[in-house]
Amino acid sequence: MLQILGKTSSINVRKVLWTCAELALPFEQQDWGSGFHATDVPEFLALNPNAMVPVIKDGEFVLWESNSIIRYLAGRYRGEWLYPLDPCERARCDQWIDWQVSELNRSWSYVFLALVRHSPAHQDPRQIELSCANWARHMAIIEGQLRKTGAFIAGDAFSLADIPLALSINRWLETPLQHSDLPAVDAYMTRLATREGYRMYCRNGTP
Ligand SMILES: N[C@@H](CCC(=O)N[C@@H](CS)C(=O)NCC(=O)O)C(=O)O
Repeated sequence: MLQILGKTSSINVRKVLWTCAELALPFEQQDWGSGFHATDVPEFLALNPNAMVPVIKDGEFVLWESNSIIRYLAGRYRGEWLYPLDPCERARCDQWIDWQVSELNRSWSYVFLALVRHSPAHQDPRQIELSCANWARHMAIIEGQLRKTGAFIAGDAFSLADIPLALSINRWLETPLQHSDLPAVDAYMTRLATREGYRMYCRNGTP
């Protein structure tokens, strides 16, 4: 059976858990990561030298990096409906998945560590303000895209890209900052609420 190494509180682990829910894929989960089993031990570093979760073991196959993992699972377990084979449709999903892990993640990093994790090293008011403004600018890009599609992030149909994007939006909603009014984002989250994976692993009160 598929093994998922990583704590459920991690946004990156939740991408994998939600993808498994969409694919109706059974798995076993072990709670690795800060607060649980420490990842800086030889046993874990042999699987992922970055000492980060998630990691999966699918038989002999070991993989880290959450977005690579969700792409692998969709490819391996009949997830064409989730991650289309058509090159243009696939590239449109990839665009949003890659944007999430690079541009969007970078924008929130400082303010999230400051306001949610209460990191003493991230309490510079000017940096918090800059990070808030940057995060809001990225949220406005999501709002614009959802206004265009009127449905999901990469188009008319739910896709793999909605998993990291919705988890990011949930993080924004769960972070105690001033939220701009984003009606298309609100409608999107309501649209996603029919999905069990979303209810279990995304909009469940965890930032
Ligand atoms: N780019 C990596 C980032 C993974 C990451 O940042 N994981 C965090 C949890 S969200 C982690 O492992 N932190 C160390 C720890 O919890 O011990 C991915 O997408 O998988």
